[in-house]
Parts: sequence; structure tokens; C-alpha cells
Amino acid sequence: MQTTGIITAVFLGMASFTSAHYTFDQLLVNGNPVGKANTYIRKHQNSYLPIKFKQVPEGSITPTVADFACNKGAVGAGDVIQVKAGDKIGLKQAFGADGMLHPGPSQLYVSPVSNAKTDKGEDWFKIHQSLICKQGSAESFRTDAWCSWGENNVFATIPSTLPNGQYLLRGEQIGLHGAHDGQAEFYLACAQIEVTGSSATSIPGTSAKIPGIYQVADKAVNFSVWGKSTSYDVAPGPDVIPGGTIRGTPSGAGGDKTVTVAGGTSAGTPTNNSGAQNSDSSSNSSNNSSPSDKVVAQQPQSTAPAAPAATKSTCNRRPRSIPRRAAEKLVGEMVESQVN
Ligand SMILES: *[C@@H]1O[C@H](CO)[C@@H](O)[C@H](O)[C@H]1NC(C)=O
Ligand SMILES: *[C@@H]1O[C@H](CO)[C@@H](O)[C@H](O)[C@H]1NC(C)=O
Ligand SMILES: *[C@@H]1O[C@H](CO)[C@@H](O)[C@H](O)[C@H]1NC(C)=O
Ligand SMILES: *[C@@H]1O[C@H](CO)[C@@H](O)[C@H](O)[C@H]1NC(C)=O
Ligand SMILES: [Cu+2]
Repeated sequence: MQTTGIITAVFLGMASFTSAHYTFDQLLVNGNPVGKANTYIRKHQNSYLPIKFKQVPEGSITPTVADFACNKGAVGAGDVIQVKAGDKIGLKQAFGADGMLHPGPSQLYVSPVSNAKTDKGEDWFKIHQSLICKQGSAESFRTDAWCSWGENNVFATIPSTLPNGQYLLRGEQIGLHGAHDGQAEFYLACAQIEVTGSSATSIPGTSAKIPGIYQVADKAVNFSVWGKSTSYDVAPGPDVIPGGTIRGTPSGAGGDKTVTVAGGTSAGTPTNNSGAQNSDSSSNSSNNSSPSDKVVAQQPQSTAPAAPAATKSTCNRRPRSIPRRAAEKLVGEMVESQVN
């Protein structure tokens, strides 16, 4: 009896971990779809497969190759979207997927280019970091403590510190469930944007090169969600630039709030939208595409995550009941068996 109880409890924990792979192909501006799949987001050749350092799914790539910038074999999209400071730009999941179910951070980078349809991007600046939005539980640290859990897009607000011009906008979510074993999963795609109406003259902050932005030994991607930890004190890649935004915190203290990083020539006053109401794509204000005069902290979509749509590829196809002590092994197995 006791054994059954333990197995059931663990089973429930693991079952919630069932998760599908994904990529991004639909651009959202202020919550609304703009264009069709791959109108503004570069189409790549990696389907929904994760990019990994180890146990690379057949046909996928590692974070050490040039294609890690915009995903395998990405080709220029037909159009470049014009955006302004304050616009919330999202990269929505492809293949009808409707919710990211991997515990981990998401981040958006921009690289200034002269031609967003053809250039590859050299220097990448992080404009947004999404972390933990719910504090305190080691269990939820494996699932919905992460701000991006269950959401169907990665997004950022265009900082007022970006000068006018064209950029690649790289949206990424990292699944950390296998990261204790070098098997972090990287999901990403690039949108083609042109910033207009800005008075900024140079991009503040630190950039990084891709590949090179993450190393296999980096704590942010060599990290275990399977222990007692409830905090992610490391963030992948360089710091968010002045004018960029950080959603949540390393521990989730403060909940789902987004703050703007201070500094930069036209960043204005640092804002602090704790207590701001969340909005979803149907809200009135999210239709507003005109830029605000001030730096606008983004309004995270944190409505209760919809139940994940079943999709053809899952990380953990069959929920298995095993003791948590064996969870690390399980993740290794799941990851190995997920290539399909
Ligand atoms: C990952 O972290 C663990 C624990 O800190 C360490 O033993 C291991 O060597 C690291 N892996 C790599 C590839 O650095
Ligand atoms: C941020 O919010 C805290 C708590 O509400 C407040 O004390 C602080 O002054 C705010 N900072 C800014 C820059 O608005
Ligand atoms: C909704 O948007 C319209 C048009 O921008 C505006 O006039 C109206 O005041 C808004 N309503 C609310 C409740 O924000
Ligand atoms: C906002 O956009 C939605 C979807 O396009 C539309 O149905 C709604 O009427 C818009 N609201 C306003 C105030 O423009
Ligand atoms: Cu996965």
C-alpha cells in the first residue's frame, strides 16, 4: 500500500511534466498575429526538434555552430516588420502547438543588420529575460514556476534604447529538464524587424556572438531542476541591455512582474510595473500599436496556461511512475527516446 501511495504521488508529479517540442513561426505584434507563418519569422529546417549540446536529436544541431543564431538552415523571410519602442513583439509556436511545457528561461536578443532579409547577425544584445514568476516550491520549479510555462509565445517589448534600423530578433526558450546532464534543450527562431521612430543613437550594454553565447559548462544551462532548489540565480548569455526588460526574478519573489533595466541614453526613467494588470491578446490595450512616450514595461501574458494540446512529438510520451530519485535517469531516457 505504501509503495503504491508513493508511486502515485510521484506519478502525478511526473505526469504534469508531459511536454511537447516546439518552434516558432508566427509573429505577434501587441498580442495580435501579423502576417502568416514565416512571413516575418525565418523558416528553418529543424522542425520542432530541440538544439542540444549532447544527445543531439537526429538531424538537429548543437549550440556550437553558426546556425545556432537562427536555427538550422534558416532562410530569410519575405518581409520585415516595422516596430516602435513599446511594441510587444512575440514569436508564437508553430504546428498548432499552444503552450510551452518545458521548465526554463526564455530570452530575446537583437542583432543590428543592414538587411534583415539576408544578413546573418554578428553581435547579439539581450533585450529581454524571462525567469521565475512563482516562488517557493521545488515541485513547481520543474513546471509552472517559470514565467513562460504554458504560454504559446516568447515575447519582448522593443526598448527605446534601440536606434532606428533593421535587426534580427531571436526568440528562445530553454528547456532545463535534462540540463543537469548537459541536455538543455534550445528552442528558437528569428524574426526580421525594423525599428522606427527612435531617437537612440547607439545600442547600450554588452553583446555576445553566436555561436559562443552559451558554453556547455555554463551554470545557466548546466543546471538541475530536480533537486530542492527553487531559484535560478544564473541567466543564460549576457546581461539584458539598458532599456530591456526582465520578467520575474531568480526566485520568483514578487511574482509575475516585469521591470525595465535602467540606463541607456533614451531609456527614460526605470519603470516598475509590479502590480500592473496582465493583458491578453483580446484586451483593448493590446491593440494599441502606437508607441508610448515613456518606456513601457511589457504586460506579460500570464493568464492561466491552457491545457497543452497534444502534439505528435512529446518529450515524455508515456508518463511513467517512478521514484523521484530516478528522475534524472528518466530524463536521460526521455531525451534519448524522443527522436522521432
Ligand atoms: C555541470 O555541473 C556539474 C555540477 O556542478 C559538474 O560536475 C559538471 O562537470 C558540469 N558539466 C560540465 C560539462 O561542465
Ligand atoms: C518600484 O516599486 C517599488 C515597490 O512598489 C517602489 O518602492 C519603487 O520606488 C519603485 N521604483 C520605481 C523606479 O518606480
Ligand atoms: C479601448 O480603445 C479605444 C480606442 O483606442 C479607446 O478609445 C478606449 O478608451 C479604450 N477602452 C478602454 C477600456 O481602455
Ligand atoms: C482589438 O483586436 C481584436 C482582434 O483583432 C478586435 O476584435 C477588437 O475589436 C479590437 N479592439 C479594438 C478596441 O480595436
Ligand atoms: Cu523536450
